[in-house]
Amino acid sequence: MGSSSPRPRLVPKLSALLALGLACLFLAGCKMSGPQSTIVVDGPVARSQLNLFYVTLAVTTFIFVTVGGALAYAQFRFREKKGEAAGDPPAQTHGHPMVEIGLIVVSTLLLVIIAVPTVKGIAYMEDTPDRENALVVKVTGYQWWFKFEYPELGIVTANEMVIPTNRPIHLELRTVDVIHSFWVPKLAGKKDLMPNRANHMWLQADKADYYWAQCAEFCGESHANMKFRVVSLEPAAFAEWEQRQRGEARTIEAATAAATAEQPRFAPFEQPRVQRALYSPVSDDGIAGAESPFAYWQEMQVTPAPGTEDAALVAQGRRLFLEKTCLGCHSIRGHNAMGISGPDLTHFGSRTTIASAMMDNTADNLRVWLQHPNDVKPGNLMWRDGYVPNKITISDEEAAALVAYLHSLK
Ligand code: HEC
Ligand SMILES: [Cu+2]
Repeated sequence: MGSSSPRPRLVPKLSALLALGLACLFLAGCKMSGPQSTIVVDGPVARSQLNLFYVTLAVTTFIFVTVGGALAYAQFRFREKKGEAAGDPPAQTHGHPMVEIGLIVVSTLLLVIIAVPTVKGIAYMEDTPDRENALVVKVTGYQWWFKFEYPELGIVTANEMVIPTNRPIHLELRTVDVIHSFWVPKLAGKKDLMPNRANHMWLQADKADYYWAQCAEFCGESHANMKFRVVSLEPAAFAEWEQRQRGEARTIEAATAAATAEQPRFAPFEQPRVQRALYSPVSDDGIAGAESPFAYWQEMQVTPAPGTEDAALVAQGRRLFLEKTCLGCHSIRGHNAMGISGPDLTHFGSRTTIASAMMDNTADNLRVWLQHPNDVKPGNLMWRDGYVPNKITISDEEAAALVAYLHSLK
């Protein structure tokens, strides 16, 4: 009985904790409209899923408030009062039929309230409406990027799926390796890309915009770096894009194709490390100085004015692309490159990102990617199956030529 330690001052501590908790809740709710928001949505599929979320949220909030409220009330009402000795437990209600029937009926009712819109929502998501008029896009997942084919239009592209607005897009989902998951949060929920079977889903965009998207199923070392973009365009703008993409790769008439100094075929193999900070990752507030990501995408579609490019450098880049064995993995239609294990690069210069949306498609970033792919994207197969076994190194001069060439491919 000797030491009489002072009672800890619980009340101020509790209120500080409460304030912190409230602040956390408040801040967590602040960013509802990020580029991968599922709350601020732009298409009917995402909207139907959001509505289902609200129904579920309402039911679970109701349960939380009633159960939590009853618990809080009981604890307060029946607590031990000051100076009162612990008495006998209150009368028990085991076997109270009204309470038990009531709980069963209310629980069943709550489940039905969630189940009906869930089943309706699944049916809605599975069935592409207006199937004859829908645009078909075949999506194929690769470690760690996406291929997009438009079988009706004869277009192949990668990492940036362009779609018309207000028209259902019917997606066929496949993978060449492991399970991936296709997710454009503002347009539609996830669907897995399964080995040896085709899944399907549909989505639709209400307006012309630029959307962030993501592989949502762990698929190996660079899973977190397997992102992509969806660009939606008004039908007329989509028709123009379609026209450009159908064509073969752009060729610049080289005034002086002679400026192709002999390069050693394979330099001794040595990969210098670079700091990750060397490249600028994509940011959600405007890319590469453009006022918005969508404006940046539009800038990338513009064919450079005649004479603004260094034709000799571009020609050198084109030669290097063949010499460095890049053609073994990449297609550039019309330029003798027909590889299929890497992204199609026929119109690479019109894309806003590099390496499945890891970086903005700027000259500096592209140079870093070509010289040090593994530092940008650990484990990527361009490095593992190409650079390492073939001992590919890219000097600064070679990188400049390849960048000029790849960026000329509008
Ligand atoms: C072994 C096959 C292979 C070789 C060889 C290869 N690449 Fe790649 N390349 C890939 C793969 C796979 C990717 C996708 C990497 C990723 O994002 O995970 C890629 C990505 C790229 C990209 C980015 C495409 C995009 O849309 O994001 C460019 C540009 C590129 N490669 C250029 C080249 C050049 C130039 C060479 C020759 C120096 C080359 N590649 C050699 C397989 C290869
Ligand atoms: Cu993946």
